[in-house]
Amino acid sequence: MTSQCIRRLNTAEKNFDTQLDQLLAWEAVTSDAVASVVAEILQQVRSRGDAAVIEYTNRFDRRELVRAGDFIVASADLNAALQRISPEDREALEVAAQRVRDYHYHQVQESWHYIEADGTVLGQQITPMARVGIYVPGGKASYPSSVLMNAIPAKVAGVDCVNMVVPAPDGKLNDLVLAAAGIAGVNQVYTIGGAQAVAALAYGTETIAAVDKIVGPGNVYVAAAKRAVFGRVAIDMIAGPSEILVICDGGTDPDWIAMDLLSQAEHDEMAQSILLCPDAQFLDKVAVSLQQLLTDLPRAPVARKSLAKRGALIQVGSLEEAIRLSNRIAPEHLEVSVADPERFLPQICNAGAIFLGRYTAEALGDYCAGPNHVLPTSGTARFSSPLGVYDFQKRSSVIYCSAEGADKLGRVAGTLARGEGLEAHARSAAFRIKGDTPGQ
Ligand code: HSO
Ligand code: ZN
Repeated sequence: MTSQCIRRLNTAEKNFDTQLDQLLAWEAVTSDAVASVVAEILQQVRSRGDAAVIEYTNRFDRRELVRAGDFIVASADLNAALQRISPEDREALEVAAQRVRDYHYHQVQESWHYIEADGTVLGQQITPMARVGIYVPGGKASYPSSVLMNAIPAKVAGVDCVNMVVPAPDGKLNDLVLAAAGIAGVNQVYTIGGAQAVAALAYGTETIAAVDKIVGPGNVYVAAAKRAVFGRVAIDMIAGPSEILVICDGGTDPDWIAMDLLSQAEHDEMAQSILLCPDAQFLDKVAVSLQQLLTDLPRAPVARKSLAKRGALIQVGSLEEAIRLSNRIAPEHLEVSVADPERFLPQICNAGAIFLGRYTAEALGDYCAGPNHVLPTSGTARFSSPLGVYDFQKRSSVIYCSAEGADKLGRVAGTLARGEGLEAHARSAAFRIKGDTPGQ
């Protein structure tokens, strides 16, 4: 019995490469209309500050803000949210936060230096960014787990001021998001969203301090605004839809694999769930499981569309071929659900996060395993990495020359400077050369 809810492909087919290209094709929606709306909002907030933020927020989020103070969440409100959520929710958030913190402490980069024989010291000094802004979407995609994943690495990096913006359409806020902000150590929360919030974080207003970097997902307006302010501030990657690629040897419960595929499919109609397996019968079983498991899934309509548009069960010739194909796809999440997953690890080069073994559901990584769930999507794992502490730390080079070092290096620099026709450079170096006369 073959199900129709997801396409079946086979790497042995002649036109497989074309089919794969079609499957992976995804373009971020960028439209001129969105860009021009965003440009106007950025300009208004830049020139009129809080007044413009208030006007846009009242218009787009149906709020009745009068003064800037109205969009500030007091720290007492974060505590109140923590009290309102259930003890189970609070405990789960706290456990997740601590595990994410523990994991990220391993990423902290330390300053270093070394001393040369003549006493010259060379090094690298690590400093945190001073201020970071976290964008949290409103509505259904307002994930408390994403608050933890964005804020905790910044705090672990030593960022003093982590400010969060989250829209509150009709004045409604998600208690779990506020509680997560409190647990993660967010310093200030503003109930604003959209391009106006990105503009406020990038340029600053009378009330909101300008930040050095803006991270966090958002809709097309937010993405366009982040692109537009890039350069003035740093931004994280612009994330595409969620993706999961599972490699299975056929020995895992097909229901487990099917539910793993559904776990990402339920995010978004454009999410991508792909299974690679050498065993055709196992692929049949997963197809049946998908149909059955979809029947009582609350977000089945979204998951169904995602599987139909962008899902695939792909028969491969071998597990080695599956790994090669996965490296080509460079998925956000890669599950290696096989008997001896460690064997394949050294061969995996392009994946945002790698989940090894039959028990490692990708969903655990989304919430509480410890690693970050903000990961490179749409093949960008070929050149980029998960969000981490290093995204909030900067490196400064440090040079301390001894008199002897200045003499030795001054001669080299002088020669190179004159080769470039930069005489002031040459003389600046020459001033420190013992017994040397500038200009010679
Ligand atoms: N899987 C998403 C993250 C997430 N999942 C948040 C659940 N909540 C990132 O691709
Ligand atoms: Zn997820």
